[in-house]
Amino acid sequence: MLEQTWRWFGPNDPVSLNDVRQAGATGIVTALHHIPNGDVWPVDEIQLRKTTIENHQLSWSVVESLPVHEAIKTRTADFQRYIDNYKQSIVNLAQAGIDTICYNFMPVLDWTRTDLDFPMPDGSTGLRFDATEFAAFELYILQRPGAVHLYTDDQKQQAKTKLDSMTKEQVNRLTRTIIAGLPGSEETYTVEQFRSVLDEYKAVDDQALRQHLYAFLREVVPVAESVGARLAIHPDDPPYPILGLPRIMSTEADAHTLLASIDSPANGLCFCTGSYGVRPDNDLVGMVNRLGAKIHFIHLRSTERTRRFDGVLDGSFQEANHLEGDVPMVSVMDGLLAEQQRRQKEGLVDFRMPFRPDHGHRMLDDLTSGKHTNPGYTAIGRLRGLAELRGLMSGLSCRKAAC
Ligand code: DNO
Ligand code: MN
Repeated sequence: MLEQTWRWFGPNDPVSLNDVRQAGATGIVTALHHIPNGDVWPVDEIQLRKTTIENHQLSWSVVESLPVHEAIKTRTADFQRYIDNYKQSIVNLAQAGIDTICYNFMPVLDWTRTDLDFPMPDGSTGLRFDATEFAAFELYILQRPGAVHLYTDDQKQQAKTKLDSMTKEQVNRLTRTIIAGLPGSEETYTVEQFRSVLDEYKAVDDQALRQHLYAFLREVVPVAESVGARLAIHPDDPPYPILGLPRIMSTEADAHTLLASIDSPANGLCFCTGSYGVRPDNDLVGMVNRLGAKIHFIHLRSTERTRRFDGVLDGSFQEANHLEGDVPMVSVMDGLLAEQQRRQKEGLVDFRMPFRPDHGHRMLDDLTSGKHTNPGYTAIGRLRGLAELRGLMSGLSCRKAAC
């Protein structure tokens, strides 16, 4: 069985460690969010967090994320100091026995959505990315120079109609949703700041960003390997370019290129089915088969691609229940369990294969309690997701073991 984990945002998370235990997870995925992005994570702070977790009979399974400072991505200003700090944080984490570290290399924004409470047919709400709303933001709210060339006249018209139908409050909400930072992202911006950070990528195209990532990895991966730690890169979310920014971790080919850039057991992947799964050309089951040995951490979540007014898939999607939507979760889980069996047979150290239910709907009491839970990181929606995934996993592993 894969290790069942749960993302916890630390002592201020309204979903407590006691709640996590009742959900049946045994591992915690967390980060020291109070440490400014780019600073070294001190040993005593790591130890304190670890003790808090262990006092609840849970273990700190994965760090998500050890954030990569923007200067490393643009390779400007103090980037070398931030890389040195990153190495030190890896060493400090390993010293405390925490060996799996998730990160991402998305410019400016961490993950992006346009709606955090989109009504689902069953009465719950979920996260959604609507390409037309996003275009309305980019073209008419942010007024990003150059954006007009990215859209067809039809799309521009659709976006304008959308914008005109929105109240001022809806426009503000959309803007906040996109630029104010979703849970886990380390940066929040005003519209003005946002325009100027986008400018910092003017000279950074896909090829440059890729080189910056591989240059970063050539420094940090050997350090991670020497202390027995493993790095896991989270894919782009959504997995295609937005805002004219470079995007380099969206497809299976991107994953292979990354792995080839430095051959080390410490250079690996976070397999996020919800992010990769938005692209119909990502064959998730094939990816598990071909990349399985390099998967250090797993996010299980499903997405449903939705069609534009004219039936075209335009990159819009919403987060579906874990066993529904476009992600073939049963076959993905089957592939992951086979990979775990292989690791166990070969006696590899990396056999835990931690997964977490990545997001869940807002439902039941989380809809009415007035308690502010982080969007996507509700208690009950994730509890449902974890329970469904655990059932699936138990059934499949029982079949494998012929019980
Ligand atoms: C998206 C999610 C995000 C993710 C952050 C990491 O698929 O997993 O919440 O955790 O991008 O910082
Ligand atoms: Mn994810």
